[in-house]
Amino acid sequence: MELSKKMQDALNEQIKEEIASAYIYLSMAAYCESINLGGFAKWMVNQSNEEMSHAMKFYNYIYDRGGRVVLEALDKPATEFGGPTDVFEKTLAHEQFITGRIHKLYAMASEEKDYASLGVLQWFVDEQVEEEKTAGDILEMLKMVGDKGQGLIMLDRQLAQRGG
Ligand code: OFO
Repeated sequence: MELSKKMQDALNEQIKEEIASAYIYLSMAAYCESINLGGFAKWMVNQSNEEMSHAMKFYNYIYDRGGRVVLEALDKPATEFGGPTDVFEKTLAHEQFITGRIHKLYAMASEEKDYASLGVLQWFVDEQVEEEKTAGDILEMLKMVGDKGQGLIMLDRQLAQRGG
């Protein structure tokens, strides 16, 4: 079954959102580096790389279905933040935004009875549960330790452990 034009356009839009996510998280990494939180920065670089892998999952899927990938322009990401708690509040809010988009795509695939797209999108539905949980857990820890002091240094060390 051929990928519908409507579905193809929506998936291309999602490629843009995933690359925009990578760009946002790389900007957050750069900010964390600038305030000497190397562990937070490393976590964000890995997050950024993961977002690029999400973009490539959609990219490859569009071609697997005989479609055409079209890339869109990206907005300039924020470069300054109010500290690590602010960074993770924005990370969680961004992931919630992405979850909403994935659910809309899922609903669209369901309406079109596009079962192949539903399969790919189910992976993203599950992934978003993880993404929100991870960002939410780190935000909770930040709320406990605050934006400075020994607790923050320990959290920075812990986040440096994330594999890429
Ligand atoms: Fe953060 O999961 Fe993709 O966008």
